Amino acid sequence: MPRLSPQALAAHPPGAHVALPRYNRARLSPAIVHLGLGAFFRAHVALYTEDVLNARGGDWGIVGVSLQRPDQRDRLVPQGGLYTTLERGPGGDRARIVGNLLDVRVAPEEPDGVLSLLAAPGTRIVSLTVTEKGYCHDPATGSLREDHPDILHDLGAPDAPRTAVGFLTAALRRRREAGLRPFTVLCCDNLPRNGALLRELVRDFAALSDPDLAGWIAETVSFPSSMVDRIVPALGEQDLAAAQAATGLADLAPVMHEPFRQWVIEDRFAGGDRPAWDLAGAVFTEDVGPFEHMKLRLLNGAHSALAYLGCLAGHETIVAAVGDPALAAYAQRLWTEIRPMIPPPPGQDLATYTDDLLARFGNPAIHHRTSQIAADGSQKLPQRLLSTVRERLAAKLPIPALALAVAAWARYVGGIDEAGRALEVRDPMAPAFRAALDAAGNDPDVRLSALLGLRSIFGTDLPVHAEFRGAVAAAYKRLLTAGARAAAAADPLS
Ligand code: CS2
Repeated sequence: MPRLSPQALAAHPPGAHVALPRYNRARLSPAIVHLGLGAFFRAHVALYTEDVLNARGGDWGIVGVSLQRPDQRDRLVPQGGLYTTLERGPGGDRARIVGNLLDVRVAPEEPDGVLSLLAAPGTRIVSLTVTEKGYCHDPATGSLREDHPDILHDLGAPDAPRTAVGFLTAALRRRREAGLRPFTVLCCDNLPRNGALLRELVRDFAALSDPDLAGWIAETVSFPSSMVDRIVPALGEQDLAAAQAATGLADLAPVMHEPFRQWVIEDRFAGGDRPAWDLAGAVFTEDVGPFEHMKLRLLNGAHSALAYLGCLAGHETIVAAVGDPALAAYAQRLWTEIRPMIPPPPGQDLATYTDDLLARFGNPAIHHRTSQIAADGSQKLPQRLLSTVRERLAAKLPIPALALAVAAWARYVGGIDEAGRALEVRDPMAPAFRAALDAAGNDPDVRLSALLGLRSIFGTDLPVHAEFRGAVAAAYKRLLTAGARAAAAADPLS
């Protein structure tokens, strides 16, 4: 089977069932540079951009930058940047070949080349999906971790940075020195106030070496916040074959995604210069906050809770977890605790939203691994679960379902599931978990206490909050004695 490339596509066009770029690729220029080129970006922002190009042309080409590994570049560059997306719904797959990715660069191989690209006059938007841990901040407070090894590295080597914050700062410095307009920085990670947060991180990082630059960044660079949503699991073994079967072309870098997508963006782009993403269904708003609360707490909160309980109970995917009546009933109780704490965003009904979530989680064509979602819990718990915990505690409301999610996380980071199998705990704080658990010994109460004392996750308030500790300890005990399914099935308040 021929390998996907512009030449192969021309010589072996797939049938009409595969959507192809309808615009002239030669007219694209590198207007958007994306840091953290992963599957999510290629199935979300890049597809909104593709829809706009198909609808009205334009020059909004994308250059992807991998901040860590070369694998995406190695797969995509030989394909001329082309890749296949498979939209997987309960009714079947819809394939498409996407054309707006112009190039992929690997930052560790050529940091200066990436800085030149970011500082080029034609770069108008720099977007990011570098995952929560990529921001090098303290998850509980949101402040820059000045002791983070990569931040220390970037302070010492500002022209060969490693972090997103280091690249943005160095590139903005170069643009300022060259008298160029700054680019707009568009954060697309699942973090609260993501644009505002990144603005503070970049400003604070710049201030460590150049307070003048920090002031200029705070005054002139726009960092709109945005809420992004689409379920895009990591590729499974069958997926390459499914993509090839759909197009007749061998693609080493396809992406699979659900039909649903949502994007809500603050409309603050330098000079108003952005693709007309609204043509593709993106919503521009003054305040992304209510949408972000809805999505981070209801979708991602439930995702994390189901991932930990699912991993303990031996469910490998979210679809298997919500197919388990005990866990599905638990998800409903969790949402019942979260919904009253969220003001509904304009035009959204939260009960309908959670009904739709259950259907999305239950999409049989999407195999989203619980272990993938369980990773990096230290970076996810604060905004997904603990913000709601704090608000309910302040309102003197009970938190049994939220507490079970936190207890399941604590049980999970112990590294052994209920069948005695090892769980691989992938988290930047894994060494801290190990140290805390080793020091705690075997007493379950002491082990839990050690984990709940981690301030980067739980802040300074929750570790000493009696109701919080009591609720999590009760849930943890049920997990240990009855197991995840039974603990999820039972409503301790009824
Ligand atoms: C998931 C998200 O991996 C995770 O932690 O919760 O990637 C989730 O699938 C997306 O945010 C959905 O938009």
